[in-house]
Amino acid sequence: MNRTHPQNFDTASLGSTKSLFTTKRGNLCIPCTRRCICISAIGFVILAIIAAAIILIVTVGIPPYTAVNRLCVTTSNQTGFLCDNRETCIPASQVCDTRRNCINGEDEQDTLCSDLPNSLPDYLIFHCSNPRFWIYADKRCNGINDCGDCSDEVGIWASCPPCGSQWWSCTMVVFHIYCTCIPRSLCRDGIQHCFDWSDEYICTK
Ligand SMILES: [Ca+2]
Ligand SMILES: [Ca+2]
Repeated sequence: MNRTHPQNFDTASLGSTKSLFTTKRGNLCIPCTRRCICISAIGFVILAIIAAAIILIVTVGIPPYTAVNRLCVTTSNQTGFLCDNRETCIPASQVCDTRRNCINGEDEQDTLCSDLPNSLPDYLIFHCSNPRFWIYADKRCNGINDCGDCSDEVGIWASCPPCGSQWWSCTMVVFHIYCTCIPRSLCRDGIQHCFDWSDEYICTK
C-alpha cells in the first residue's frame, strides 16, 4: 500500500530545501513531497487579504480622488489642481474654464463645474470682502486687483507677503489694476501712481 505521508520521513536525506515542505501537522501545512503543493499559513493570510480587498472594491467601489488629494503648488508657486496623472499641477484658475488642461479633462468634470463656486473645493477659491465676489485662489497675492476692492491683495484674509523685488510699495492714488504694489516698470513714467510721488522721485526700475 502506498503511503502518502510516511511517519518516518527522512528529511536529512532530502536536503535543506525539501525539508521546508515537511512541516509539523500542528501547523496549517501538511507534509509534502515534490508532487504536491504546501500552502503555508502566510499564504492563507495573503489570500484572505486579497479576497477582502476584492470584496471591498466590488461592494464599495474604487474610492475617487478626494478634493484634498488634488491640492498642489504649481511651478510658479501658485495654488493648483492636481490632474489624474498625479504629476501635472495646473493653476486653480484653469479649473472650469471650459478648456481641458488635464489630459483626461478632469479639470472640467461636472462635479466641479456644475454649480460655481459652490461645487469647487475651498482651496481653489478666495472670497472677496464683497460677499458677491469670489476669485480663484491663484489670483490672491498676484499683485493684481482681481476682487475690485483689493481685498485679494491687501485684505486681512489675503495675508499677502510684502511686495517682491520687481514691485514698488506705496499707497496708490487710486486702486485700479494694482493695489499697494506697482510694477517697477511704472516708475518714473511721468504718471503719478503713489500718493507721495515716490514712484516718480524715489523708485528706480
Ligand atoms: Ca480647464
Ligand atoms: Ca489678485
